[in-house]
Amino acid sequence: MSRYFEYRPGDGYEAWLQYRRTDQGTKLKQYAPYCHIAAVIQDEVMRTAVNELSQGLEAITGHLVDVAETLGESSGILLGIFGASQAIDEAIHADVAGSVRTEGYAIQFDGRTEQIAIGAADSAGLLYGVFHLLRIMAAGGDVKSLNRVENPVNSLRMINQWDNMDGSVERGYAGSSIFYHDNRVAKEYQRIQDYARLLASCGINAIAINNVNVHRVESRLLTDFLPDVTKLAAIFRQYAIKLYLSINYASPMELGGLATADPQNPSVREWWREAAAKVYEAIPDFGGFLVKADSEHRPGPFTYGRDHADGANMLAEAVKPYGGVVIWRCFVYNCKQDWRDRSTDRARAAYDHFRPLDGRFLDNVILQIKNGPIDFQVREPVSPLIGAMPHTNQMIEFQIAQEYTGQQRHVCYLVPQWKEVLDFDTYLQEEGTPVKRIVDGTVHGNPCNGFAAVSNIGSDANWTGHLLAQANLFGYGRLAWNPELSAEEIAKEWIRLTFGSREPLFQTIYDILMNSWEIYESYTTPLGVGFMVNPDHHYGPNVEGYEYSPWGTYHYADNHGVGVDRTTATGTGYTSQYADANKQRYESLATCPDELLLFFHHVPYTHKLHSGKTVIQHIYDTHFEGAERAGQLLAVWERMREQLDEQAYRQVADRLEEQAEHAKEWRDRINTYFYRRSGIPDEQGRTIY
Ligand code: GCV
Repeated sequence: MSRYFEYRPGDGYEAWLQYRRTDQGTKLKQYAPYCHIAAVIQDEVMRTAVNELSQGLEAITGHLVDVAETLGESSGILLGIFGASQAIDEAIHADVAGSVRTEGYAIQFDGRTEQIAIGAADSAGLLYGVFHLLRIMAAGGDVKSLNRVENPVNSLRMINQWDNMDGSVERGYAGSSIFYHDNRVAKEYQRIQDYARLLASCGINAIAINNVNVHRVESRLLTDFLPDVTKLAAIFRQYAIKLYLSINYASPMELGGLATADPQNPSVREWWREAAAKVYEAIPDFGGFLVKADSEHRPGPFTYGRDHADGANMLAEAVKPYGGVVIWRCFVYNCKQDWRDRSTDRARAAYDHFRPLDGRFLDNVILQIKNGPIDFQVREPVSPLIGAMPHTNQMIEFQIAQEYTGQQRHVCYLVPQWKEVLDFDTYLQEEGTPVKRIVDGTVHGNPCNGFAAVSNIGSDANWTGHLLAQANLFGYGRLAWNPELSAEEIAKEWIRLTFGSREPLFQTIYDILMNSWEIYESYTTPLGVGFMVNPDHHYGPNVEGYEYSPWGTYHYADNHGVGVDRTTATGTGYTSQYADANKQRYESLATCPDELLLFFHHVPYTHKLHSGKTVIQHIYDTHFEGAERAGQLLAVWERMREQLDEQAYRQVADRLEEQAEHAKEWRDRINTYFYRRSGIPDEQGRTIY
């Protein structure tokens, strides 16, 4: 593989595609028979698949790999599209082939011929099949037992870049943008291609390449910069990834000089139709538009007395003739909420805005809903809007970037959090209606669905700033492909591919990852109450610092108690947005889960949790323990030094050192605040400042 940076061992640039040759002898022997590839290349994605396979095999085995149109009697790997390749039709039974869907693949080993066959319905499927095989080989796995069909569970598996054209990345924690600098599209095509292969290798098939907060200059990606965007689309296309643009709702005014952006205005509609026509002329497989409207001061249809359906449908009509979609974000709330007024509640906002519009959106509009009702906190309940609009396409939005979970300076493996969200039973069609079945489209049978997530990469050599944060990018892709994979399996797969399988390193990294979310949560914001971070940059403790609580504290901590009463009986009524079983569970103190208690209830500090501890003692204990456990992460990592490349060791050690120190600051700030508020000392007599 050619590489953007000069190769430096341990820098993390190859991420999970290192194809390590650590057990050279064994792997060579095991995989050498497969260094022959047969494929009749039909398009560029298939070419990518063949190139990836041959480069990967060469790296793993150290052998030269030959590529031909047939294998004959030789052992090797056969790639082909069903119906177009006679060899693959002979190798893979028609029944098996018939179960392979769009982007899926069948992969099987034939002991008689010593051939591995990868068959797919399209070339994207072949690419995913190739990456599947390489994952097995790179981890030293057994190829002789291969016999399976894989289909992606979600049709849209998308990444959202929050990159700005000045080179900054909103909520970016890994350097600057790889896409832009100096208000231009960067010409660093090799780096972008390397990113495309990372994404494709874990199953991503769509990318929006600019921030959802679209400023004037980024609006011009649609127009003046379209030739550059076309080049980027070509790079991603090789990896079967469709390109999307975030658009500014006021573009007809900003770019077109119109006096309005009213979605009912014929000139505005015409402007968008023309803009779409030009984009599709340049990029025929362009995915569509991603839109943040009427949210955090972004323009939108509200200005003209129109609603979100009016706004989204106008854009949807413009891209419809080309098969495009409009992804409309539901992150809409009143930034100026007065927290003294307990009848308003930001958590309610998305549901209140969108639920009444069910059935009004065109079938090429997809609503993109954040996993929780607030904003990617370390702990919040699942958004009640997910599944609540049966006649509307929906997709879920996660944040791989760790805005509120340590900003890639603290380790926080997020896959366990995402799994909890996906497995959450909404009860929307009785028991057994989990989020994952809503977003994959099976519950409501809507045509467009899937996953989106805010990327965590930047120009840092290791992509993600914290080397261990790569696990989140990888894990997101794997989960979008198949939400049934467990957080444990994904962690193990990532560690094997990135660091190898040697013990005790393997187990040490596994333990760090699997404990990391719990550790981070324990020394930061307690019991689901949220935020408590510094305004603007959102890093570090500031109990009353959240920028959108200008009047009062959003967590209502006073001398008597803490937490937000979101019950229907006495609070904001947010609980009523859930199906009855969940509403009841959250409504009652007796059944509300401890970890979300302060999200749903305002309670005295002496309130007893199900754990048997009082709220105040829980806060003290978790913060002391959390800070101590953060310190231990560094200690265990230090013991791994001998097993690691020095650069990889140092990168992680530096971050863990910062985390350990910073966790103490969190502990002290939170404990002090609540000690002062409650006047109740720690029952273990520990010092609280
Ligand atoms: C892109 C949060 C972040 C913003 C982000 C916004 C969003 O408020 O802090 O930086 O803006 O979410 O998701 O639109």
